[in-house]
Amino acid sequence: MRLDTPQVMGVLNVTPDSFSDGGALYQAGKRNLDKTLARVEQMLAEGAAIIDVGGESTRPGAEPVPIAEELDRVVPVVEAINQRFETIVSVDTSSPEVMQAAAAAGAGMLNDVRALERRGALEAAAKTGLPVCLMHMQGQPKTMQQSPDYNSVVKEVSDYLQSRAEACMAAGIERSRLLMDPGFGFGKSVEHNLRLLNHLSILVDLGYPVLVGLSRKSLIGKVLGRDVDQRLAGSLALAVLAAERGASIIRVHDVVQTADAMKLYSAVVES
Ligand code: YH5
Repeated sequence: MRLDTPQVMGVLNVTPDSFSDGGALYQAGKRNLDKTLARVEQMLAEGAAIIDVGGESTRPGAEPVPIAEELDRVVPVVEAINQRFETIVSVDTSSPEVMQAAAAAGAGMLNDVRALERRGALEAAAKTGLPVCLMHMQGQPKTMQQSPDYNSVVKEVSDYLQSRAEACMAAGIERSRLLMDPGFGFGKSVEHNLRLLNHLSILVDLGYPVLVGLSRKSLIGKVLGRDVDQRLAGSLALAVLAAERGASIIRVHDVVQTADAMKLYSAVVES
């Protein structure tokens, strides 16, 4: 995939408790698989280059999901997307079992909000040979927004991601397969998130493609005073800022709007 212009990654939640669709999209079964695939087809037509399939809710306060349940939700969806569409399927998981099963089912990328810190995850990811996005999180989803604390958020996130990249390379994952993500909203106050976005180029300068997930997140809600269903304009503004500061992949719920914003961004930059 070319990363010389920012690419759009479309979010596909396969969690029953997903905040953004109220779980409407997922309960295992054929009817829901059909609905899920219709949504994938739509996102691809709208300009998504990658589909990010997530079976574990990592929103603030979320409870952990048993591995068997995550496998059940994710693997059939990865397989079905891979059979029907020409796209890159990314799997949003921290579980080594899910990484391996998803790779066998045709996943093209791993996206781990825990940066392969779970026991066995480094080895499992290395075995798949797939690209891996390493994300920074302070704490755990259940409690991470209670008291985010940093001396220097940009330096701490950057140092953490560099040390995880080194751990990956020591485990046999090639440097060219790594991507990095500061983890907006994962154990960060509004100020921390704003500073990370403003100084995103420090992360970009480490030399790995940078992925950002800002879509509909609470920092937008807090700055603008908007509920989650009223955050599109805010999400687009932040997507353009992230692109301008060097982000390569933008993870979003609203694909067609973000793809339009990225086309205009690229048209201006290339003029
Ligand atoms: C991310 O940033 N985020 S899941 C709360 C929201 C809105 C959205 C209250 N997986 C990321 O999308 N993977 C998630 O409003 C991710 N980077 C990467 N690499 C959380 C999410 C969300 C949470």
